[in-house]
Amino acid sequence: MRALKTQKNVIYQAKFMIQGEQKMKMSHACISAVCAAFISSSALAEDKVLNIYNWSDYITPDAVANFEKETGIKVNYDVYDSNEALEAKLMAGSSGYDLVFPSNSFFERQVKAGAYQTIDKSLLSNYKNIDQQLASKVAQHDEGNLHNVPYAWGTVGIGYNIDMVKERLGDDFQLDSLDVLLKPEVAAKLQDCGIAVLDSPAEVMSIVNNYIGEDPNSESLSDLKASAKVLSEARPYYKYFHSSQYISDLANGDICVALGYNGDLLQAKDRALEAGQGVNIGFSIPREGTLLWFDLMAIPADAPHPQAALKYINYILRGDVAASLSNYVFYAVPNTAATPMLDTEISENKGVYPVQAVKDKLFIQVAHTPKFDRSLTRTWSNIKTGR
Ligand code: N2P
Repeated sequence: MRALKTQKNVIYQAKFMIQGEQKMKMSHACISAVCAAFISSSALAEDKVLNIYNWSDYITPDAVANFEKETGIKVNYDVYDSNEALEAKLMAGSSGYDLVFPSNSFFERQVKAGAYQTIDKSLLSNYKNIDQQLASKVAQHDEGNLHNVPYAWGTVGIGYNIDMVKERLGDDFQLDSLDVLLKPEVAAKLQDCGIAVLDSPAEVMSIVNNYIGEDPNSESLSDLKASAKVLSEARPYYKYFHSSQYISDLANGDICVALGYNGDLLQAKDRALEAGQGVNIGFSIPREGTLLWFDLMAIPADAPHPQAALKYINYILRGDVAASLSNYVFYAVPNTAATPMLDTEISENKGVYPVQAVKDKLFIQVAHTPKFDRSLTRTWSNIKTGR
């Protein structure tokens, strides 16, 4: 895998050199007015399209349309719901994407593989809005933050249907513990109303490691085995593993517990309220501690329209745009200019901005080695298929 990545790195670099050479050759050859017109129209064409690949349920509905209106740039917007899906596209090369949104740990190894180009911050007039405390944390994954601009951050938590769960576990059961998903005798009582778990091997296994008292970032195979055993024993009572379907299922009352991304679970709560069908959703950050992640904006090394990507990044960095993003998706944004424009429903929501005592129990994931990743992928597929 490492060899493969090095090879990709070389391919990326080679592609750039070829592109650079072609541009140079073109500018030497293009001395006529026709050529001049060609260059300016192709530069213009570069600016008029932007191919974005972002997480699902992660943008304000009118944000892209407003950007298109303001800039005249046409945005093609695709979505994914796992870092693995994004990484597969990036590593295959020639994804055609100009802007992607990896999480910190995955991003770190992608940077090392040469997947991203450097971002010229002098072209981002709104970069000053970035919360420097958060940026310094992200710098642990990308020295000098050369290849990223933070987009949003959050945790993995538990969303639940208050009435369905109370009915099955009693009024006194504390829903702030991973016991609800990881103790087979508890999960069994919820099997009929439906438990969903993120289909995200690295993230979920780090949370289970932490739950059993091991290092969340452990690469020891015996820790992996111990965590896999915990999940496998509860697995028969799960309805499915998926990383986005739980939003609507929870909102509609089709499942009663989900281990998911905090903002997505809070969106489920909001959608349920709006639907007015009597579905009451609760959210908690597990008291055992959980994963804290940062999602970053990054420009693939071979992005066809990097200038348009920079314009979009600068747009997202605007205080008003970042605030409406946070207000809509229920994720925290690392933007100091947005803070005064946040709805109190968001700024005072402890599920979005956890209090210090909860923050102290959060952990950050580091990139796994390719060797461990292979064991993890195998183990995960065995857990999912119940083998
Ligand atoms: C959005 C999920 C984003 C959080 N649906 C994952 N890092």
